Amino acid sequence: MDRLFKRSNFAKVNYLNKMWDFVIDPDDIGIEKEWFNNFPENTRKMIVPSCWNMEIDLFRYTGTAWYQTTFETASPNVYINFEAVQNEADVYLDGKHLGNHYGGFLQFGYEVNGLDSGVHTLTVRVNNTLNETDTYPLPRVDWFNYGGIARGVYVRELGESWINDYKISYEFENGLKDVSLSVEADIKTFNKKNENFEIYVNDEKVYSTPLFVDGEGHINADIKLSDVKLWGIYKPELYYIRLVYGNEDIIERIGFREIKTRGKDILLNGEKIKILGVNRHEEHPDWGFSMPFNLIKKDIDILRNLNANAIRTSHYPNSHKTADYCDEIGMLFWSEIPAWNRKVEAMANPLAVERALSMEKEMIIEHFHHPSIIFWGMHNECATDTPEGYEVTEKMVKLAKSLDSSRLITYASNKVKPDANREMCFALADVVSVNHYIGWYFPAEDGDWNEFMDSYKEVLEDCDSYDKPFLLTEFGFAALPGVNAFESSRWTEDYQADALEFTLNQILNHEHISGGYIWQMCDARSDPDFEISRPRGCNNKGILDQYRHPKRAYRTVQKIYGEHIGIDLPHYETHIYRYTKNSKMEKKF
Ligand code: ADA
Repeated sequence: MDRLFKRSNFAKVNYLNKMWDFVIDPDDIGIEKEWFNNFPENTRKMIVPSCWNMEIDLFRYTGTAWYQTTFETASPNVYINFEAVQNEADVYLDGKHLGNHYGGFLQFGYEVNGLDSGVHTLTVRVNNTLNETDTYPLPRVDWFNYGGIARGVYVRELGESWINDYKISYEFENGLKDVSLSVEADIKTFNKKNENFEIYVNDEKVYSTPLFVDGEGHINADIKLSDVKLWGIYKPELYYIRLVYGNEDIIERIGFREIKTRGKDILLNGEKIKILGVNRHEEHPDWGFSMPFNLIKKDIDILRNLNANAIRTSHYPNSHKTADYCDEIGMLFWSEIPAWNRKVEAMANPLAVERALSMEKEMIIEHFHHPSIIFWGMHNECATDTPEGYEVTEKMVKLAKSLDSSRLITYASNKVKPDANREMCFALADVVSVNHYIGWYFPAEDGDWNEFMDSYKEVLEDCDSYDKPFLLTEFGFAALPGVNAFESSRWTEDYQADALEFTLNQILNHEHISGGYIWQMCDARSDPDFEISRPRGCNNKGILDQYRHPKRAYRTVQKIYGEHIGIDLPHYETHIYRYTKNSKMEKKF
């Protein structure tokens, strides 16, 4: 419910974003000792949402921790919602186990009925332990697996009825002029009810039907809208759809846009687009995964100022507000689950497959209505050079298509060699996406990206994918902030800026490449096991440092993306001031 737009005119929501009681459980004894009934006394306090690693003494804590708080309700029926818990949660209400949820970065919740009015105790066991086969992510990923209740928690008091599920989809008619809107909703009532089910589009009532519900009801409404305004890059036309049943309502926000492929091109609303993208970890050294929205907004504004038009949420679903803001400004978005660098064993393990499918399903359902999301990413650099990898990817693609036929399905492969570890799964994807680090992990010589594309043709042809759009989903160069040199050598800001200039000029002008995503926006904390190759404990390939100060490459990319974006973006003016005698700052340029 905590979004960038109002979600309901009636809902009574109690946000539990406050200090909770908190205790770590390094020996994992809490279940046996029934801490959900007898929470240890004299524990410390922990702010929710946050990541516990932000506490100075828990910087590297991995394992189990327990949280507890209370809330008051006047209603016997409530819905308790968690926006994200890293990585596994067991939720207890008044000592009773409500359920277990696996998978960070995803929203989940529980409906509870028959509560006495008054105060109730909510306890959560959180665990962020990783293993080599079935956890998401695996140990030793190139980011930091912060633990905790990382996003907000709320309790919604339910009235006599509630719309507990809905899906709003649409199809274009008459070219891209009109739409046929389809609204499906499940309604639950706690007594028999006979009310009108109504649909409003931007406050105008467009549908109304009497609906008798005794327990559970379902609605399937088709509405025609003509002359719709299209959502596009930096042209964010949004529509508010409000569903009402009696004293219950929910507001969703959508945008009408068509994303498809034609041969080697990606078309948005029928027009060929070039992805001027950046990979972004939703992470900050002072906040972990729990960045407040003002910082998230600033990140996205920084990317708009860069003249970028696309963000890849490498490597996990971002918060709703991030996607809300992208919807609002017209930034393209790619969302994926944290399936990172999984070898065959960790890809094909039955529990790993089950978890991948459930996380993917939850991501698609949760983020379905964001117009900014145009790509669903299945996984990143996994064993797609094996028959087992093919089988899992096929299952994932089938699931994605069954849930959403309105977006492009893809995944990021690093199988860049035409001989060894040859890629096998591109045929399953709508768009071929490749991570390749020429000039960093692979030697750079003049013409390399063109040569790579030539040498890769055979792999693409063998996967029946030569005639599909091709994206470079990662390329980049590390630079330590402030390190410059006469010789443009690795780890200097000069090398990064020069190498990105060379790369972008080649790939953005290559007729077969539909664009790419620079690795990465900001330096980001990496796994401690990687420190030998990750100075300062960070992946340093950011074009900004971890506190969002630009490196030299920022302005290089800004200039190149500016030449390609084809829109005159309103830039934030950056003035240069000089200090004057009378101590006033005076604009110099
Ligand atoms: C991979 C991976 C990224 C990052 C990058 C790098 O492509 O997908 O998360 O680790 O390599 O910097 O090496």
